[in-house]
Amino acid sequence: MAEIYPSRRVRKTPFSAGVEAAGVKAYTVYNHMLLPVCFDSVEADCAHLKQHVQIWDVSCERQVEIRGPDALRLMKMISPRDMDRMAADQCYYVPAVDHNGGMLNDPVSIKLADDHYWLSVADGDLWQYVLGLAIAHGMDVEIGEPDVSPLAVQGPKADDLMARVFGDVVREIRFFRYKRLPFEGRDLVVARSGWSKQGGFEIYVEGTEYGMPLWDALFAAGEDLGVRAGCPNNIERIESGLLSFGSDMRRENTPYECGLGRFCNSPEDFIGKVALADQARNGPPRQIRPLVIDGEIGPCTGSWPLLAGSKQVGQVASAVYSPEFGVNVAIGMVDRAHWDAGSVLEVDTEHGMHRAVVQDRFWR
Ligand code: THG
Repeated sequence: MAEIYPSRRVRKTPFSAGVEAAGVKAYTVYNHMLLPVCFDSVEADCAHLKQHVQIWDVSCERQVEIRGPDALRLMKMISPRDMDRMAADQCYYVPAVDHNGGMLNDPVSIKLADDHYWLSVADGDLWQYVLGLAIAHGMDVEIGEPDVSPLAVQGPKADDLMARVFGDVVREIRFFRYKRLPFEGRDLVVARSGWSKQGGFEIYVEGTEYGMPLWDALFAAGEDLGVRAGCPNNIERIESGLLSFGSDMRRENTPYECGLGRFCNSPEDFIGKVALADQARNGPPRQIRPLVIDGEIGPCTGSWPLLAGSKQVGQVASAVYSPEFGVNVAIGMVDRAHWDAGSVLEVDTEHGMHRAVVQDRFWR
């Protein structure tokens, strides 16, 4: 494939200079912004992530800001998750659904104050939907996409590296909680979160000014920890069962189909509640499942039909060889009649048919 030509619509990030200097090999575009996908090789990046610590430019996880007296009311419309239990220093993974219960996005929400939230969104222009709701309901809120760029620090040595830059206080941050910690005289939101299951943090960097200084400080502090530039890793995230909105699930799927039913506990009349009532009681007709695919598979760049005999019973949108587990790991959406662990299916890749077996759990 030819290279991506940058423009004002394909935005650079506050860390782009560091990412380029670190030798990024490939980008994708996510929320109209560059997202690195490979530095050394996806396999080598994965092995390093599991052993050391990496700095990820995930600026493309853009924030939709909701601020004003009606902020909580609007959050309760958008979110199937019970927002009343959210603590002042908490982050919530929240599916956002339309009036038919279809997934619009799967953001991480950050509660900054009772009247101030960020939605850290997956790929999609969720701000337009949020703004539309606010206008249509005459709400007293400001909606925007502030220039806030998350920088993730991921891997087993993330605590040690972060402690050197922000102090030992980072060790006290619990999973999906945050603290405001100073860097060069500015308070930054530092959360224990990130799109890997190797542990780590996300630093929400406001503006561009502190981007490269923070990047450089983390690299300088982590030389003996083997710190490297990295990015969300397709092998690690499939092994871990971290879903990619737009690939593994889309608007045609409900949160129950995505296995996100545990995040749909709101007592409020959120948008989509009526449409989801049946699945809340009886379960979905299809659901996300881990699969192992036999043989040599090429890259999965679209979606591969899952077959039982000649009948399509689902599809796979993420699949890759896992060096750690020695099998092709995959994420599929599988019809109820075929989703039990041990169920043997066939997957129609553009490089040939392969046996696919439903697993009872992800690999982490
Ligand atoms: N961090 C931030 N913003 C993001 C992502 C992120 N926006 C885009 C995308 N990732 C949103 N999708 C996800 C998917 C999974 C998780 C976070 C964001 C995740 N899930 C954990 C799990 O499944 O184990 C924990 C969920 C929980 O228990 O609350 O972390 O990564 N800022």
